[in-house]
Amino acid sequence: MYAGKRVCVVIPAWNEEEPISATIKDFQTKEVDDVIVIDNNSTDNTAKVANAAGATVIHEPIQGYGAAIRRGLREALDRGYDLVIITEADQTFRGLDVPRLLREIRTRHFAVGTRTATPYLEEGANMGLFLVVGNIAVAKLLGLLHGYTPLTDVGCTLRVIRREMLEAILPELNAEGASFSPQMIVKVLRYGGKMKEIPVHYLTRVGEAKITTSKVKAFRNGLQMIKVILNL
Ligand SMILES: Nc1nc2c(ncn2[C@@H]2O[C@H](COP(=O)(O)OP(=O)(O)OP(=O)(O)O)[C@@H](O)[C@H]2O)c(=O)[nH]1
Ligand SMILES: [Mg+2]
Repeated sequence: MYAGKRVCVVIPAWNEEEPISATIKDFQTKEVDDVIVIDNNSTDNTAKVANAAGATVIHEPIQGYGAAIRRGLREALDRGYDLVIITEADQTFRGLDVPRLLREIRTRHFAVGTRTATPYLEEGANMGLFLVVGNIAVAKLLGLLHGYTPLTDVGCTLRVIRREMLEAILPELNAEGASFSPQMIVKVLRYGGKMKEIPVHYLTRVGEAKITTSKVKAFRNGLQMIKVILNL
């Protein structure tokens, strides 16, 4: 509970048996009522390990980050949560940023982290110059077009959204993969939502990367994000 509101954390996970347990425990903060893991056909012990760590585990048969995250957000609404936090399974984000994000959403609809303009970047985190410049450039495009110019990151999945805003935008969230993250920001702004971006911790990934696996893939993700931002 946070300020009388029920809080859950949604984590999409595909073959993350190595980092998932520590991630769940880190996000079981005093404000968080439940951690919901969306297991997406993992062939390892992700579901078993997540269950043992105290998470609610839901199986989503349609493969892909988009399908998994949509299922998680739908489950969060169906279970009656007021504030829904999203994070990753890979230990890159920290539960200690949860109260900081929640503080921002007290007077807003949406709060999101930034990994490019943050003093909390760990040496070894996957946020080299290429990704920093790419994220800032695409964020500026999004900010200028949709009305939140301070934005400095489009790929930070650590975020929190209010139930009413999530109910409004969820039917319109159709992006797959990495472009889901900027699409969510675009939709919040289109609905006139008040938002805030804050610096968050970003650490070295534990386990195997699934989305930002190479510069070529990161570049393709960037193009896909621009399409979503331009509504093409
Ligand atoms: N359910 C599901 N989750 C996925 C899928 N692909 C990625 N994920 C999860 O989505 C989150 C983000 O994927 P990552 O591999 O961490 O991608 P990234 O953050 O862009 O890159 P790195 O952290 O540098 O590897 C992780 O929790 C993954 O387990 C998928 O097909 N299905
Ligand atoms: Mg990751």
